[in-house]
Amino acid sequence: MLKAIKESAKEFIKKTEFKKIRVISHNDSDGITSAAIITKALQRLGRKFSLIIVKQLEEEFIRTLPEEEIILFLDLASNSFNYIKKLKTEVFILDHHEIISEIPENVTIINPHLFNEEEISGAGISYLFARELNDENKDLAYLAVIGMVGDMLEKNLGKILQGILNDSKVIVKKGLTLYPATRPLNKVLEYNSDVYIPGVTGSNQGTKEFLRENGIGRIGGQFKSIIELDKEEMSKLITAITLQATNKNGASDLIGNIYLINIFNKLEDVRQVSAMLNACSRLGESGIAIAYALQNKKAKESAEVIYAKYKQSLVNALDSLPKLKKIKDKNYLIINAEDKIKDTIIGTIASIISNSKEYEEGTAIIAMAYNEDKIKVSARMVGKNGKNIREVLNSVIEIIGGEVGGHKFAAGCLVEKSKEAEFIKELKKHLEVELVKIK
Ligand SMILES: [Mn+2]
Repeated sequence: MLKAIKESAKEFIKKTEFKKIRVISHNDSDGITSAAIITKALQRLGRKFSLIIVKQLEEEFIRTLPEEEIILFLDLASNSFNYIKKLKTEVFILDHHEIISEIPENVTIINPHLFNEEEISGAGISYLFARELNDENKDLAYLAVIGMVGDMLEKNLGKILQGILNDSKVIVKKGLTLYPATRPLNKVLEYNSDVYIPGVTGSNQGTKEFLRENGIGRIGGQFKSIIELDKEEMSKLITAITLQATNKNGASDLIGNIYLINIFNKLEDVRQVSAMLNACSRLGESGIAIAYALQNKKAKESAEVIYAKYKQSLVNALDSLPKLKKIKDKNYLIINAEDKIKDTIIGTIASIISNSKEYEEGTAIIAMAYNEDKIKVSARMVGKNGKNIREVLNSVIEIIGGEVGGHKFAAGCLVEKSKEAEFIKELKKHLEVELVKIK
């Protein structure tokens, strides 16, 4: 793959010499960091370009792309060949999503699936490409690490990802991956949504007692952060969480690599940085997210304000849950938020619900929210049971029409609002059938 990247980078340099470039990237943390890498690389290359961040690629959008520009897709487009092949312009794609049809003639694509490579995020591929454009771009490796953590590919590092990590100045430590690992533990435990400890999660007093009981030390009057813990404190804390958490796997899922970077002259947890980028982008401020990722000082303050706003909007959305339309069955829960929750955070809400202690393992959580004339649907499985929620959505969409993405435990789709009732009816039917069949 590295050889193919080298060749396509050469070709890209040649073909863009006298042409404007249109960069199109995805709106999650991996897409934002991909865009940040390519933005910097194109500036260094002295190319004229414009950048658009999108939630997903739709046919109408692709159809309106200008013929006179070179198109560069990042972290998306591998499953949109049917539309892309109709374009009369040269298209470059740096992506890692599954390829579902033949590669059109106007497309030059780098995708690890084509090379039987390890899983690499969009930002990882963008970085490898940028590094071929100019060796100076090696200083952008930290962005690829943020994208990798954002796409949760940080658990099994293959050779290529390890190489990217080595290029970056990111520090890796083993321990509890609750984040931010750089802030006092009481705050982290109180507000985290990855592990639920009765009497502790959500309780200011409970958290402090829990930490005191388990002998977690203080520095300067504040509880230590995860990275400040000594070995004994770390193992005591992990044992305590394992014993008291109600999640099936307790803390075992929460032990792994902690990634730390120096950004704006401060040591930050990469998971936290990635969460900030996601938040900005989801609230429609992808420009600020990219500037923040590139360590633009002006963007820092705005990004922090937006992040606080985002967390508040999640709290508000969770508070509004009891009032929303719901269909509950033994094996599933459908929440129709209509216009009461933003479509950009409905996926996060579905994830939080599926991680809460409230529903049994194997329950399908499906959350719906309006997005203009469409409905965004996010589906999550509680736990890691073998039911394939993407297939359920697929079979519904085959009847209703629309687009599906995602995988076994977390998937989503977009359907026409006019088909709301029909969608729910078919969904119920398929959830019942599918769940029975797989059992
Ligand atoms: Mn990605």
